[in-house]
Order: sequence, then C-alpha cells, then structure tokens
Amino acid sequence: MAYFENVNQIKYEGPGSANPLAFKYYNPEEVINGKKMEDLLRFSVAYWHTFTADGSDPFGVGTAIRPWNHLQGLDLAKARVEAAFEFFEKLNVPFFCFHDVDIAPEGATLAESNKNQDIIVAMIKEYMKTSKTKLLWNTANMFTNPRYVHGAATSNNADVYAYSAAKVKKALEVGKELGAENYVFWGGREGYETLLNTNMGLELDNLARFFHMAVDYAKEIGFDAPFLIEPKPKEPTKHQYDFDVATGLAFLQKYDLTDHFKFNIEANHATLAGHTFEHELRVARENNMLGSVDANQGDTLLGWDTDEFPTDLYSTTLAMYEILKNDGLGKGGLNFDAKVRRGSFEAEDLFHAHIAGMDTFAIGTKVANKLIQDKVLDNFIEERYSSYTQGIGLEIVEGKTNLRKLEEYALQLTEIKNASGRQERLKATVNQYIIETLANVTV
Ligand code: XLS
Ligand code: CA
Ligand code: CA
Repeated sequence: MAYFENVNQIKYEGPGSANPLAFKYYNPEEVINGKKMEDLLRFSVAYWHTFTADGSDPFGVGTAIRPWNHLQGLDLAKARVEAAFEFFEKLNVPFFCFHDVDIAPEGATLAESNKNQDIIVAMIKEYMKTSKTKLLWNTANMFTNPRYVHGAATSNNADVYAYSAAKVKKALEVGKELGAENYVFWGGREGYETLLNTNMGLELDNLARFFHMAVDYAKEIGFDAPFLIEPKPKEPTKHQYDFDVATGLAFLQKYDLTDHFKFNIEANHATLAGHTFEHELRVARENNMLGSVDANQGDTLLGWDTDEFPTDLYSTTLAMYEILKNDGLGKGGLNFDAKVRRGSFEAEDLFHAHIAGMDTFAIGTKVANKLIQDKVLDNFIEERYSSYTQGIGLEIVEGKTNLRKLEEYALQLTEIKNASGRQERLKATVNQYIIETLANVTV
C-alpha cells in the first residue's frame, strides 16, 4: 500500500524547476570539493517529528492528517514503518533516527515494551535489507513518561535510575542490531528545577557513572558507534546539566569520558543557550568533538525550542563553513530534528519541509565551499593575527617569554597601534558570496 500516493520520487530538477516536489539545489550526485553532496551532507529524517508527532501543542490536540491515523498500538507502529521506508525512498535520503518509544508502543511493563520493540526492530531490519537508508543514530526516550518527573540518570530515585539503565541497555542492543552509526544521549530531564531540593554533586556523579556503564556495555556487546551528547540549556528542565558544548566538555573531561563521546549539535539548542549555531559547531570543532548535527532552526521571537525546518541561508552557510573546515562530519550527519508547523497539517507538507531543508543546506554548502576555496576569511584572519608570527608575538606563542620580559618590552612601547576588525565589510562579503552563488546556479 502507498501512504503518500500523491507524491512521486523526488528528483533534482535544478533551480529553474517550477515543480514544488523537486530539489532545486540539492543534487546528491554533484561533487563539491571531491565529495558527492549526498556523502558530504548525510541527511537524516527524524522519525519522531515525521511519523510519530501529530501537531499537538500545549493548547490544542493534534492537527496532522496522516494515512495511519485510524490505527492503534502495534498496527499503528507497523504502518509507520511501512510509511517511513516509502518516505525515505521517495525523498532519497540516506539516514533516519529514532527514540525507542517513537517506533513501538510502550507496554505495561519494561519486558512488554522490549517485546514490542523487538517486533518493530525486526520489521525495520527487514526493510533495511533492501533500502539504502541507514540508521544515523538511535536513542532512549527518558523524558516523556511520568516516571522521569525528577530525571532519569540524575533522578533522586534509584529505581528510576535502574529503569533508565535498562532502557539504555536495550537501546544499545537495538543500535547494534540495526547497525546505527552513532548513539545519542539527550538529557532533557537531566537537570534541576530548584537547588532547594537538589544534590547537584550526587546527580552529576551518578550521570557520569551511568555513561561509564553504557561505554562498558557497548564494548561488551561489540557496538562501536560513537556516543554523542546533545547539549541543550533548558526545556523541559529549567536548567539542564549539558547546557552547551563547553559545559558538556567540562563534564566529560572531569569524569574521564572524552575518549568515548562527541557532540550532537542542534541549531535551536545553540540559540536557546544564547549562542549561534556556528558558535557551538566551532567550539566542538576546535576540541575535535564534532560528532553530528540536528539541523533545524529556532525563532528569535519565541523563547522555546520551535524545531523549524532550516530555511535560513545565512545560518546554513556559516554552519557548513564549520562542517567543511572540520572535513565533514565523519560518521555523523545532518538530521532534520524539525517539525512541520501545526498549520502545515497535510502529509505532503512533510516532503515540502524536507526539500526546503535539503535545498537550503545545499546552497549553504556551495557558498561555504567557495568562501573556503577563495580563503576570504582565512586570509583576513591570518593577517589579523600576524603580530604572533614575529618578534614578541612569536616569543609568546613559542612559550619563550615571561611576565618580566613582557614588562620590559611594554615599557619601551611608545605607541600601540590596532587595526580595524572590519566586521561590516566581512558580512557584506558573505552576502556577496551568497548572492553570487545563487546567481551562478540560477538558469
Ligand atoms: C529535544 C531534543 C531531542 C533529541 C533526541 O529537544 O532535540 O529530540 O534530539 O532525544
Ligand atoms: Ca535534537
Ligand atoms: Ca530541539
């Protein structure tokens, strides 16, 4: 049965195409700097937003019209798998991601939930035999069920901690079974609401113990996918422990976990933390910790995680600049952790949204690649820091000086000359590159 019968295979038709159900800029076969776009961008569909979510919000029930809406329980779960693989194929997307509870209904007990999962995982595995679409990452949802009211691996309740450990154990087994490229930990309720009732030290120590146990178990079962922490500052907790990349990194360093983890960076989480998307990517890149990306965008007028599909060329350009400078994402990818708006309730909108996101990243990639090839920013930055390539600057970076010698030097200075940072000029140059790239691809 076809779930999306009004939609045919989505193809690259180029910028001149008037067909809304076609790629205008994303050409999977096009080679950018030696790599096919498909292999460079590694796009992924988020199962939860695309097949599980229904468009409900705190003020209203779901609006999404989906061909599986009339089903329930395991029948619903199975229909979603069928629909998912039809969707992946029509969109020609190489990856997908899921939480345990997205794919299979929770049972009354842990054993029952695991049994439901086994049925659906077997079905997914069967589909994956003939599909080109692979699993970018999976994860355990430890935030929706009321048992996580006080957290999961940072709960005050040891029974909840044990239950969460069992969920992760199962999720690692599922990841191995389906050949997941990565495994993600997003700690939505790993944080606190008020310090008045919180033992922060114990919670953080317990979280680290939890991660170490996960590392050990993955090793034991031979699941060698990189582990990724996905930082987010808040929502649903008031303060989440893995606030941003820098905070997450300090945690990993303190608890001797840096060898086993990298980061999954989400654009909307970056902006919620008061950073730009590219800031978080840069911090990860500088520390060799860039694992994967949740590609979406927030809304600066709203204070929450809106998970919109990325359509901002400026943002995708600067994000891809970091990713290309990182020499790609390795085993990571660009996962559309993004949902269609509540008003975009038709199934066809799922295609339009992904096409928009893929095209926006394709353009961003082209612009970023050109900026890098032409060394526009590199040359400026090199010149800006040139004082460290000679004289006293060289002595500083080579560690050949000290406060006494620097004082001696400073006392002799009669005039200190600074040069302009030329921020506005550089921004105008980036605009020029975006406009020129668009002009060159337009037929
Ligand atoms: C929620 C997070 C979540 C993670 C996976 O804000 O983005 O969806 O990506 O648990
Ligand atoms: Ca995410
Ligand atoms: Ca999010």
